[in-house]
Amino acid sequence: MTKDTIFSAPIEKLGDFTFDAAVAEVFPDMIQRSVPGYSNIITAIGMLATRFVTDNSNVYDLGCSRGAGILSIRRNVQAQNITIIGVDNSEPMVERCRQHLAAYHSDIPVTILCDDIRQIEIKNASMVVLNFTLQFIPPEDRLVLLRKIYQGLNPNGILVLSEKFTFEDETINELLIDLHHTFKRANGYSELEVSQKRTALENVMRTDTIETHKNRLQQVGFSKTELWFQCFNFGSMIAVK
Ligand code: GEK
Repeated sequence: MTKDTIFSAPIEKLGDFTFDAAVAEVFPDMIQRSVPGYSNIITAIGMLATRFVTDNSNVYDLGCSRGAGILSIRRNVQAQNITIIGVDNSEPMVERCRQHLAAYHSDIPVTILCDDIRQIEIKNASMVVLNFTLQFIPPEDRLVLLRKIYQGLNPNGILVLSEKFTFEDETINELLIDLHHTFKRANGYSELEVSQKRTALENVMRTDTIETHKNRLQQVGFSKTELWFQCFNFGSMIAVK
């Protein structure tokens, strides 16, 4: 696994963070060391796939990056005649995702699309995964995207929504941000790397509160939503149609 050193040296003109080839190259290391609970969530996505994916349906991983979620689904799904569709609009991610998936044998068909998740069609879905992707979608587009997902899900279908959160209470918010930074430093990131990454993400990653997510999910029609995992300011929710 290539080590993420993208923000290790001082960068004079720090631009907005993008999912370019350099990021795609180090991505597994980056996400593992940056997102508390990431591997637990990937494991749980597989467990949820075992329970929720039904025969003759589609499974979508939106913002699939290098395919960690897809692999977990593919390893655990028991249903027959399913198709997994992974979507990411970063060409370097999609390229590595296809290579990564091809390295493991499976009879389950997987289609990887290089596209914007706001543009694709979602249909006959028993499971849709948004694992740390919605936070990169402009806030004004989030409701429309979730409505499309809801409409494309079959009854009893599940959405897994993992996100970085903000918190209304300033003290709690600061504490959880600080604990996240402690987590990153414990994983070998320097003070400079933490602060440069924070600046680069400022304009690209707009986070919501858990309440905002729950309200939005209810607004599009999900009657059952719950936060099933949280570590500091990161977490994962499920919504059942
Ligand atoms: C994982 N789910 O390993 N359309 C398609 N893809 C997009 C869009 C968009 N509009 N915007 C961002 N992306 C993965 C991790 S990473 C999370 C997801 C992170 C893609 C982007 O290219 C990137 O690959 C992914 O969403 C977000 O479980 O880096 O914190």
